[in-house]
Amino acid sequence: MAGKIFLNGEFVSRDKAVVSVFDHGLLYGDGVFEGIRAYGGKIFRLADHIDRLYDSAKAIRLAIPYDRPTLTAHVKSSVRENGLRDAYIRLVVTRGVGDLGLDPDKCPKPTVFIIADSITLYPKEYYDNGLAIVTVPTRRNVPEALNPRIKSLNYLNNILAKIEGKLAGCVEALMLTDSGYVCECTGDNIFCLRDNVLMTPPVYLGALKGITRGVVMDLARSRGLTVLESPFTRHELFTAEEVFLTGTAAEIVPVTNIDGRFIGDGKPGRTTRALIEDFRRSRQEGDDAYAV
Ligand code: PXG
Repeated sequence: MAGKIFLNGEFVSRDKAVVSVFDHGLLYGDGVFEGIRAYGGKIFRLADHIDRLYDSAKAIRLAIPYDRPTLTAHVKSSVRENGLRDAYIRLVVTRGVGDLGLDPDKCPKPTVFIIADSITLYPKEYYDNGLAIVTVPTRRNVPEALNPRIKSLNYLNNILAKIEGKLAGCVEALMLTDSGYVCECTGDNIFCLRDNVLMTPPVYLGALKGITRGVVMDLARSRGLTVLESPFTRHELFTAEEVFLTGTAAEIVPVTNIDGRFIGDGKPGRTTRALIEDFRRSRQEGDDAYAV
């Protein structure tokens, strides 16, 4: 369990790690975050996560009060301080304390915290048998209203979809764009494979540019697959040979049933299983080593 939390420049104990009720991260979901993992003492794709956090912050005009090397060092220290080698890291920057109005200019000092905790892995059966997912009525945010490329603290869109998925008995839910194209799941990107072509929705449709998504696209190209970022509908999913989800928590998880249709033969596909193996090898190659 995380004992030492980085909060605004210092490490504090778990019970002292509190933010104000006037913090706009809480009052309005006004802030940005990253979910990052460490494997065997190495932080996976830390530079990519740091870049995405700064991009998210830039898009909402939030100035992170540290430069990249300093923030990177704080993330590494958070894992080290807690004596972890495998960890789930939550890095959060909020607009900070302000008054009860929306105005971000009334928040002079962003709040920064980093939680490094032990990770609860997904059950093995998800990987052995694959997930059944359903399409939910809640559509993904329209990029023109709130661009999902911003990994903001405003996750209600995904939470509503998650509730609907759970009510239907599924741990993940498929979200479509407002025009009905496949977009992504509540906390995972989606891929489908047919005839050696691997497709995933383009980020301009309103999907998060997942770090795992990027890694898997590279791994798939190394396997000789054609990788396309292209809009597609549920029909392409129903008729795919294989479907899988990617995310920091899930890594790569096979999907074997969508809206009551078995995918392929209803078992995790051969290419999905091969990519899972490739991913497990690649995650040991984290370039951000630190001494615990
Ligand atoms: N889409 C969405 C909407 C996400 O939130 C992903 C895709 C996958 O992106 P990465 O970069 O992780 O490959 C995410 C990230 C959780 C949890 O507790 C999920 C995410 C992040 C943090 C926590 O389920 N998903």
